[in-house]
Amino acid sequence: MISQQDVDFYHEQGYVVVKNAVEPEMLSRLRQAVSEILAGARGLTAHNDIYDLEPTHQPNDPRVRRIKTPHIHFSVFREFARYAPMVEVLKQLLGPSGVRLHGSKINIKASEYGAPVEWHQDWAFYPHTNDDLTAVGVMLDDCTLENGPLMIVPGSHRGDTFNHHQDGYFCGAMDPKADGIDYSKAVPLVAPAGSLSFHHVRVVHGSAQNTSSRSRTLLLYEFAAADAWPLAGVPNYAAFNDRLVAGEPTYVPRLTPVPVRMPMPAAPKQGSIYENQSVFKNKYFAITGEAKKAALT
Ligand SMILES: O=C(O)CCC(=O)C(=O)O
Repeated sequence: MISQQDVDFYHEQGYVVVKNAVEPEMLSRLRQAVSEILAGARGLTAHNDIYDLEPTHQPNDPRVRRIKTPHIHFSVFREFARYAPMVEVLKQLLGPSGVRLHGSKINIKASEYGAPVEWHQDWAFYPHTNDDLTAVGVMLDDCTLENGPLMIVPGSHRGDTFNHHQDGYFCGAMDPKADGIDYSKAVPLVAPAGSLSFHHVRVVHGSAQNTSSRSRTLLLYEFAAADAWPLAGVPNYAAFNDRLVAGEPTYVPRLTPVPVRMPMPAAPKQGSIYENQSVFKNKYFAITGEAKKAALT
């Protein structure tokens, strides 16, 4: 549970951080699972359903930037989606209808080269009938100023839904020169490993390349209020309800007047936000060092 003051802060600013919320034993199970999964990337020559690879990846020098939908592929991440201390906070933030898991991912920013994520709103990727959705960042490493922490533009979830298109196609990134947002006001979410961050689905956020000598592994879960229905549709109603972590199924979506742009036509590059954003021309975040050389070749 968090205080009413924290709940109010979340609604006002669009994020809240709960420090040291994960018990040490659970944290080490999650970290161990990530290490084992990363070992499985050796020998890969291309992205697949589980691994999204850095441009500098080599089969004999594996470099993974994302583990995709870990709750589908690995039991400990399925189990953690129901972790009671996290679910209690979600119930406070998302309202009385209940809480449904929408998706998950693990973004790995390895030391020195871990890739940036351009500014965006998660809402641009998966609009729903109402915007009571949040993403939880489970910090599996310490998040520091140097290792590419998540950065949030406070209060931006109360503004517009910004353009995430380029050349007529969705690209999953906001043009930093276009929307009048003062990115110098972005707040880095720095906290020790085992902390949880919650950011509103409409808040503008991004993160820089990791230029430090320490990795930044962030497990992310996306959660929706049980009565928020994806505008892209529900292909499997039973699976939709199986993902409830609190509350009861409902076939009565709650509709609120939210600004929406659909992520259509689909991004030319599919598979992950990194791939979607790879074609984006007006990048905000610098790529340096070895990663820059790979980007230029
Ligand atoms: O890993 C990060 O720093 C950013 C994550 C994010 O915003 C995303 O994957 O949608």
